[in-house]
Amino acid sequence: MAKEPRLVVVSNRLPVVLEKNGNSQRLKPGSGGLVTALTPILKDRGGIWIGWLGTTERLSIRQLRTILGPASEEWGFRLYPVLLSDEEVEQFYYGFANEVLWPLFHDLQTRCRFDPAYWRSYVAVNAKYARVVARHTQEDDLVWIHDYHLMGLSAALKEMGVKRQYAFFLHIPFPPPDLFLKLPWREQLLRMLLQNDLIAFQTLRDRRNFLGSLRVLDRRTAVSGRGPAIKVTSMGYTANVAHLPISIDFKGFSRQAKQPDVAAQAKQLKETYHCKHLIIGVDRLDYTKGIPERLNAFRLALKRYPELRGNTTLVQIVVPSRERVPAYGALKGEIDALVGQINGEFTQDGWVPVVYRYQSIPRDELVAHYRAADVALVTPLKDGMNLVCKEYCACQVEDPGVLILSEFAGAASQLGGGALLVNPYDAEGMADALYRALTMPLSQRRRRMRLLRRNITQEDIFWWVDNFLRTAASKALRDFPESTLPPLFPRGRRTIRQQEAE
Ligand code: GDG
Repeated sequence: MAKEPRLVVVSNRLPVVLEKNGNSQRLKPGSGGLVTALTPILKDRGGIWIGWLGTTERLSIRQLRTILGPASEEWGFRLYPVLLSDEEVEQFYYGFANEVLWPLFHDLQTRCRFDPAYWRSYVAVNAKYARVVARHTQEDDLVWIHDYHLMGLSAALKEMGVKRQYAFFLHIPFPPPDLFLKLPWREQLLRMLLQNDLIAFQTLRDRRNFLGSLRVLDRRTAVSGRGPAIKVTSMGYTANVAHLPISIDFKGFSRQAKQPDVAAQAKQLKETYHCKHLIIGVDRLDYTKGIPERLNAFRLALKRYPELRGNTTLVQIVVPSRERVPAYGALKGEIDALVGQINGEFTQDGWVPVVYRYQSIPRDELVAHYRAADVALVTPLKDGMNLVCKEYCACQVEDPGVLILSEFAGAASQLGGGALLVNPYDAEGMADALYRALTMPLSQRRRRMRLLRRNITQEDIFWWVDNFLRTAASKALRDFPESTLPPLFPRGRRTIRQQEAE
C-alpha cells in the first residue's frame, strides 16, 4: 500500500449522475462548483471520491464496476459508491438532512420536523458511509468530508477505530445558538463535529455561531490562536476551527463570457425579451433563496417607479430541486401565482415584466444571461455563501452592471464593498435599491464592479481548495499560516489507478 497521504473526498453525492436511457445506463459528469473545483485536483494527483450514486436501484457489484470502472480509469481517480435504500433516502436525505438540518441551519426553525426516526436514520447512514470510507482508505489519507449530510461521519469512523486525518467543510450557514439549541440532538451533533481534526465554515459569522453553541453546552470551552484558523477545546475534544469562503473558477467564467458566441447570445437577449434593462435572478427552487420576496419587491418597484414599466424585465431562472418535499411544491405554487399576478397587472405592448423559467439552462446560456444583465438580484433569506453573485461579477466583461446582494448571504462579508446590500425582508428597501442600480452612473458602476471582481479573483475556487488543504494538512496551530507548508499531494501521482477496481 502507498504510504503517501491521498485525498479522499466524501460528499452526499458522487460527482457523476447516472442517466437511464431505456435499458442502458450511463454516467454524466455532475455540475456545480465543488465538482468543477475538485475534479481537476483529483485528476492531477490521484485520489478517491466517495458518495451516493443518486439511485436506489439495486445494482450488483458487476454493474457498479461496469458503470464506475471506466469513469475512474478515464479520470485517474476512483469513484466508490454508497448504496442507499428507498427508506434511507426518505429518512436520512429528505428527512433529517432536508427537513431538519437545512431549515434549522437557515434560521427557519418553524419548518423543521424533529422526528426521532429521522435522527436514527441519519446516524445509521453516516455509519454506512463510514464503512465505505474505512474499506477504501488507509492511515495518513486526508478524508475531506462535505456538508451537513455527513456531520457524523468522522465520529462513526473513530468509533470503528479507523484512524485517518479528518477535515470537514460546512457549505451551509451555522445558526446562532438560540436556534441551534432547539435541536433535540444538539449535544450529540456537536460531539460528532468535534471529532474532525479540522472543522471549516464559510464565514466568521458561522464560526462564531458554532463557538457560541459550544460555550453554552460546555462553559469550559477554550479557544487559542487568531486568524482564519483557531484551536478549540470543548467537551473533551480538541479541533482546529476555520472559516474559508468558497468561490468560483473566476477565469473560467470570465473567459466564457468573452467568447464571441456568448457575446452574440447576450446581445440578442434584450431583443428577445423586448426590454432596455435586464435584471437576472438565478436560484435553485428553495425557500431560503427568497424568490417570492424578490418578486414582491420587483412588483413594488414597478408601482413606485412607473418609468420602469415597458422597458425593465426580470428574468428569473429557477432550477427544479427537492420537488418531493412538500414545502418545495408549495413554494413552486406560490412563485407561479406571483409571476401570473405581476404579469397580469403590468404586461403591455409585447413587454412582459417577469420571464420565469423553471428549468436548468445550459451553462453558455447562463453565462450569456449574466453578461447581458444590468442588475443581478441575489437576495436569499440566508445562504452559506452563494456562488451566483460571484459568477455574475465574473461575467461582467463589458459595460458593468450592479450586484444587489442580501446582507444574509455569506458572500456579503466579502462583497459588501462593491454590491448594494439589502435586507430581503424589506420590500421597499429592495425596490429602492433596484431603482438606484438601474439609474447608477457608469463611473460608479465601474468602480463598484472593479472592486467586486478584484475580490473574487484574489480568492477564487483554486485559492479555496489550496487553503483548505494546507489548513487541513497542518498538524498544529504553529503550522499556520499556509505559506510555510510544503504541497501535500505530489503532482502526477496515480497510485489509486493501479488498485483493483471495486
Ligand atoms: C450550497 C449553499 C454555497 C443555477 N442555475 C443553473 C445553474 N446554476 C448553478 C449556479 C451555481 C449553482 O448552481 C448554485 O450555487 P449556490 O451557491 O448559489 O447555491 P446552492 O446550490 O444552494 O449551494 C451555498 C454552495 O453550496 C457552495 O458552497 O454557496 O450557499 O447553499 O454555481 O451557476 N447552472 C446551470 N444552469 C442553470 O440553470 N448550468
